[in-house]
Amino acid sequence: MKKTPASALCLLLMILTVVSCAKPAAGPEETLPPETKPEETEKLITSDLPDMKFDGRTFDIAHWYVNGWTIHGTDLYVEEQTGDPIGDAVYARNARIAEQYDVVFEYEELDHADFVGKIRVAATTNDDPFDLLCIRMADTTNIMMEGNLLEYGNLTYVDLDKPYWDQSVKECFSFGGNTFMMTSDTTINDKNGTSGVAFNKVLARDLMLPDLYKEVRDGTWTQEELLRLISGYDADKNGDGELKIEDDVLGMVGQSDVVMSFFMGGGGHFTSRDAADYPVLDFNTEDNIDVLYLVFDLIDDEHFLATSNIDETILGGHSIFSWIRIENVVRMRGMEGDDFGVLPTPKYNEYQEDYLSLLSVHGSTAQAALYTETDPEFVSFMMEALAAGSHYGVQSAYYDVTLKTKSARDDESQEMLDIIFSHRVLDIADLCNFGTFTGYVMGMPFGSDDRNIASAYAKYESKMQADIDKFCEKLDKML
Ligand SMILES: [Ca+2]
Repeated sequence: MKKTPASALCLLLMILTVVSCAKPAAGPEETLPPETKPEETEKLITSDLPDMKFDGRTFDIAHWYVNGWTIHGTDLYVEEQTGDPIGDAVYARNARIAEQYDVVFEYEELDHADFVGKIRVAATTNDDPFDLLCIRMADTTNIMMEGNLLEYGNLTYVDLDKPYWDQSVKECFSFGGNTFMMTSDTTINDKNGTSGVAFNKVLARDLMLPDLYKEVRDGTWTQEELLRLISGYDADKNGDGELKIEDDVLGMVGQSDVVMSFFMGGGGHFTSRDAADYPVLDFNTEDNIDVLYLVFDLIDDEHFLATSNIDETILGGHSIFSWIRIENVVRMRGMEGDDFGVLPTPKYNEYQEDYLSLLSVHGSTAQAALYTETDPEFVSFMMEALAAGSHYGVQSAYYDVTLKTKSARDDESQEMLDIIFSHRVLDIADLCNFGTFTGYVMGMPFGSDDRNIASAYAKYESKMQADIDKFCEKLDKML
């Protein structure tokens, strides 16, 4: 595939017509919060970027949004310091980079539904309106499959082996050995979009549950153990013979996302990769079906109740455990209620090597550059500078907010967050919604009596296979 670089005139026209709310970063003369550095014993993690100056050049960031959602934004750009710890850390990061390399940040938010189209236009008209694309993860493969993203090998200053690039999702985002999108410490919405489990510390103490953190460390925090813990007591607190969140104490609450989180967390998968790193359908195995049935058992247990009202249920002492995304933790830290702790998604059994945490493709950002990018060196330099420059300041601020309790810092939950973020997973079947099967499976235990996985799969198999074939064919043409 050959594409001509964008002309300067087109670039100017695109800036005038498309960039509606470009905002320059403020000058570095303001007082910035001190940059957090690791303990002296740790080796300082820095980039290998040379010292360069870009003479006031603008770095244009395009970032997705979904109308009415509040989970995006703030990690790439904030206009001013407001006292919000994460926002101020982002502000400080950008100001430092702007000063060190003599660049100006420009930032524009695009409706995620327009993002694909605008990138298509930019690519086909050879315009170069954006430097860094921050795309909603669920939209990335459409853009990628149209051939409009630049392979990371062309982003020469990006060093994907550095720890500030997310090592755990590298394989998930590799197609035919090529990488077109990645996540790094630059962003926090993908951290917020990672699944885990919250537990009410007051209830855990009252019910004399074992030391859950120790179970995690010992590798005995499994889905069977969770099932055992939630079913060993009388949940009907007011004794009226019914289980209701408002007047009883449930074992566990969550939404349909529990299915995907616990299935993938238990080592389940819909696809695997062939020798050429192309996706192949790989759902119909005994292990996968065992994991999924165990998840269904959990949801069917009388101590489990489906609710979207997770924060209030946990904080109000109406459930011992809850499925969460880390965004719930961030929100709950600012709310009144019982003390709570954070745990990774339990393993399927003790033989599973790592705790695996599902990364939501719906609320997370993937970073990419346009295929027609005229200056990949500059873009990659800035991507690397941002990622490296976020490893301490922005990520520390995020941990601080996530771990701050009313009385103390929840240091054990810090250890748990490290475990959660160190092995994140997602499946291309979820990312691309192959044959709409993942959505069907997630809904199965909610509002239906259908638990027959084999017959559900039989209905969806050919459609999934057809979608995967189409995906691989396109991939083949593109690479
Ligand atoms: Ca009751």
